[in-house]
Amino acid sequence: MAYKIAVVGATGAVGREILKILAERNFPVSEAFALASPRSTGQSVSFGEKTVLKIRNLETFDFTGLDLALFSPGAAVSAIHAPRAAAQGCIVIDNTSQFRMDHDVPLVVPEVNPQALKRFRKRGIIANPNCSTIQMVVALKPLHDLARIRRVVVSTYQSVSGAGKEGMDELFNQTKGSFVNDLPTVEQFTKPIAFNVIPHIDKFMEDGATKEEWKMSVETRKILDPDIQVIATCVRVPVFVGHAEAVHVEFENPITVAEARAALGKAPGVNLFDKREDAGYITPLDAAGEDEVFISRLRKDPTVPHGLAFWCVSDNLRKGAALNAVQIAEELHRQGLLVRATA
Ligand code: 11C
Repeated sequence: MAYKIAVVGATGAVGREILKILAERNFPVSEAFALASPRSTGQSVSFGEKTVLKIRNLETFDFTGLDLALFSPGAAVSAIHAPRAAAQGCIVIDNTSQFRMDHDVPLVVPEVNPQALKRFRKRGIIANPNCSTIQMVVALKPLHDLARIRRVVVSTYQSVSGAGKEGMDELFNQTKGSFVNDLPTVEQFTKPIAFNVIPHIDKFMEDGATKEEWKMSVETRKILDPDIQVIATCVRVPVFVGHAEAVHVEFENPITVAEARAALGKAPGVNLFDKREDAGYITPLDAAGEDEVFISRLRKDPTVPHGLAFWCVSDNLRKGAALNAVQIAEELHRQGLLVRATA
C-alpha cells in the first residue's frame, strides 16, 4: 500500500525537513505534492535524492483523492486549509498550534500516546505537539510509568530555528554584523538574540506566562496525564538548531536514580548519555540532525521527598516537529488507520 500525500508549507524549515524524513524513512508514497502560499509557486523543493517537486498553490489546491497531508504553514493558514483538506477526505497531520487543544483532535507523540490516534475520525485532523513539549514528554513517560509524576519545573533553552528560517537568518546576520560594528536589526525576536538570551517565546498571556510556557503545561497534561502540574520558563538562546531543557520532576512514589536510569535506558526514542565527566553530556550541537531525545545530568533532587533532575536535548526541527509528524503517519499506517474518508 502506498499513499498520495501532500506537504503543506513545503518551502519552510519544517516542511523541507518533512520531505527529507519521508524519503529517508521510505514512507510508502505513490505520489507527492508540495504546497505553499501563492508567493512561493514556481519554486521547487527536493523530495529524496532524485525527486524535485514543483511548488503548487495551496489556496487553489484540491485535496480530493489524496490520503494524507502534513501541514506546517503557520496556524492562521492551517485554520483555513486543514479543515478544507479534511472535508475533501484527506487525513491531516497538523504541526501548528491551531487545533492542539480541541477535545476531538488527538495530540500525539507516538512513543507516549499512540492509542489516542483512534479518535481522529470526527475531525480528520491529528495535531503534532509543540517542539519543547514533545522532547519533554518522551523523557517523562517512562518515569511517570514508574513512580507517577506530580509536578514538573522546567526551564528551556530554545534555538532560533523554532522561529523558522527567518529566526536563523536573524541570528546569523546579527552575529556577522557585530564584527563590523553594524547595529543589530531586530525583527523576529524582541531584543538582539546574538550574544544574548531572551526569556520570551510567543505572546504574553494574562497571568504573566508566555504562550510557549502555557503550551508546555496544557499539552503535557493532554498527552501524558491531566493531573500533572507543569511550570515552565521558556528562553530563546543563540543556537541554530536543538532545544535543551533543565527538567525538575517531583513524584508521588519513591524512585531512585538507578531505577530512572534503567527505565530511560530502554525507553523508545530516548538516548541516555550521562557520564558524569567532562563532555559526558549532550548539547544542542551534538543533537542537531539526530532523531532521539537525549538525557544527561540525571540526578536526585534532594529538595523534595521524591525528586529527580535531568538535562534533555533534541533536534527541534526533527523530533520536535517533522520527525514526530512522520512517525504519526507511520503509526496510522501500522494501525491500519490511514484510510481516507469517503466523501
Ligand atoms: C519555538 N516552540 O521554539 C516554538 C516553535 O507551537 O508549534 C513552534 C511553535 C508551535 O519558537
